[in-house]
Amino acid sequence: MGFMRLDEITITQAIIERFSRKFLEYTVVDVAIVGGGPAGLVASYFLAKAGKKVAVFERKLSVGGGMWGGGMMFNEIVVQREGKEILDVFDIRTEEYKLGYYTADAVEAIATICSQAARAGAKVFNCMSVEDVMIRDGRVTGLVITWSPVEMAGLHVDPMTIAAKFVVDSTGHDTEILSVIERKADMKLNTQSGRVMGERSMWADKAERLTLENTGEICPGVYVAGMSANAAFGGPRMGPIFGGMLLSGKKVAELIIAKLQ
Ligand code: 48F
Repeated sequence: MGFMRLDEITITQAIIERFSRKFLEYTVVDVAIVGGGPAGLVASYFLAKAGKKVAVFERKLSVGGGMWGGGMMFNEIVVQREGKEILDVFDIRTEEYKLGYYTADAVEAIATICSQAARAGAKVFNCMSVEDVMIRDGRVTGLVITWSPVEMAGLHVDPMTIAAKFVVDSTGHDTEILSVIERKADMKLNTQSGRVMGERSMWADKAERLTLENTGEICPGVYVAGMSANAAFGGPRMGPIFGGMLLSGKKVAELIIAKLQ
């Protein structure tokens, strides 16, 4: 039997129709996660597993955020005992380094989390940037999105909007969603100052604990997870230990699942 004959127009039509179907279906979601780093991806997995309709919007072509490069591009990550429990959920291989410290291959870790989140039903929209939020009656009710290349080229093209019962800011160090809320809306954040407090210098031990503590609802309709949670509440950075990110993703999912019930 010969190789089947291919037609480029069918390929084009298949992509457009299938993407449009997916995108249309996800214009209204339970949870919209901004940022597909470790925190956002883990959150999307647990939300999808619980049967929630969840979309991840990621600016870059690939998800994984700051995890691909481990520490200083040495692509191994470190997790502590508690963080390893999340890697175990995904069946990601770890190796004990010293008592309580484990390493994992960064590429295996991201690829596996991403694959399992997608298989659980989370939809990732890569190459899309969230540039604004939609607010009704003092509550964030959706996201304003654009293609990342439009953003990068500075093209004067209007964005579009999706509706979400809950939004998660897992944008990492830059707290992009909180920053836009702070800039454009009369909304106080649940931080000491009512504003983004800003990230502090490296302190792994304190930061890992605080990441989990700081994970939660930060203003009506918006939850914060991962490094963004620490930056919002003025916590320190932790460097290339990733347990806090993974645990934060799970925690934010559990908090939102409880709210959705
Ligand atoms: O930075 P990132 O990996 O955040 P995280 O999940 O993990 C932090 C760690 O990687 C590391 C650390 C701990 O060890 O300090 O930094 O908290 O992933 C954030 C993702 O969000 C995307 C960005 O491209 C990255 O992949 N992102 C940021 N802003 C936007 C966005 C936006 N406005 N729209 C869409 N995606």
